[in-house]
Amino acid sequence: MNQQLDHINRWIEGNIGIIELNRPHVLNAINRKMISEIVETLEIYDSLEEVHVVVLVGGGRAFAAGADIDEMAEVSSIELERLNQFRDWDRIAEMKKPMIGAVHGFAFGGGFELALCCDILLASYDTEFAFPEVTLGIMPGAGGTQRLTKLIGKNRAMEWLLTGERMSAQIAYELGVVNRLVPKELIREETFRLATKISTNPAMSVRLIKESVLTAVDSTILEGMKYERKNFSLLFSSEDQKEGMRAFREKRKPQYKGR
Ligand code: CO8
Repeated sequence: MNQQLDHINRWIEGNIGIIELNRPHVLNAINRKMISEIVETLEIYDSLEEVHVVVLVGGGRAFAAGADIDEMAEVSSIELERLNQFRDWDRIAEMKKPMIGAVHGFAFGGGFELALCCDILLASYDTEFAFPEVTLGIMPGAGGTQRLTKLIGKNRAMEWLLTGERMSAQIAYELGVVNRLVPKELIREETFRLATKISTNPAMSVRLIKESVLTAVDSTILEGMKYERKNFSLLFSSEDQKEGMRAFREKRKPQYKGR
């Protein structure tokens, strides 16, 4: 699978499914068609056994400079309701496989929101993050006020969201928005290295760990612990658990099947 759609490129390398945003002439401004192509691809990757991890990158000089302002400028509230476009964004959050974002240049507005949908985020040192919506007379609508607040806390999120100011990659790293900072020329290589590492682990463990961590974000510790224990027990019915522990005891490399 190596395809160029209208606004994204998609291809598979080893066990990694890659999505590259591809509207470089507008710094990958996200329009409705692009989001639907991203979601369609994520759902294909989620259903393909050979794909273990998904990587999201931006083509050109930015990850994404926000939602497409040209598409939004004249739209009415009723039209927005009718389009129900956030349904596609909700589907991103339903993705079972881990999604790693590799951002560079700008991750603004909807581009920052897309980055926040990722489970792990790498950024090049030159990346600037921002929610400029407030300066345009709107506000984030694809999870920005919620995900940023959960990630960095109320007061800090409030400052970035109310000022619309740019956050450097270094600050984003210090606040825990970004996992790793990488030189620009190495961002894809480093991201693929990390994705490959995760992709060699048993797929069902990876899947249930992701699910359990996401549960932690939205539940009490007691509810989360119950969920974790169910998933822990569940893994003992997988072939990979038997293989992993047998291989350890036999002092050999495990052969995982994703079952
Ligand atoms: N929408 C449409 N076009 C854009 C966007 C955008 N968000 N960002 C950049 N472009 C276009 C520019 O208009 C320009 O086009 P042209 O060459 O035809 O003039 C081209 O991309 C290159 O941009 P610049 O010349 O401005 O490049 P600079 O390096 O000078 O500046 C910036 C880069 C600072 C990123 C600047 O382009 C900018 O400020 N862009 C707008 C950023 C912004 O306000 N983003 C937030 C948009 S609102 C939003 O995201 C709401 C999300 C709601 C939920 C999601 C729903 C889908």
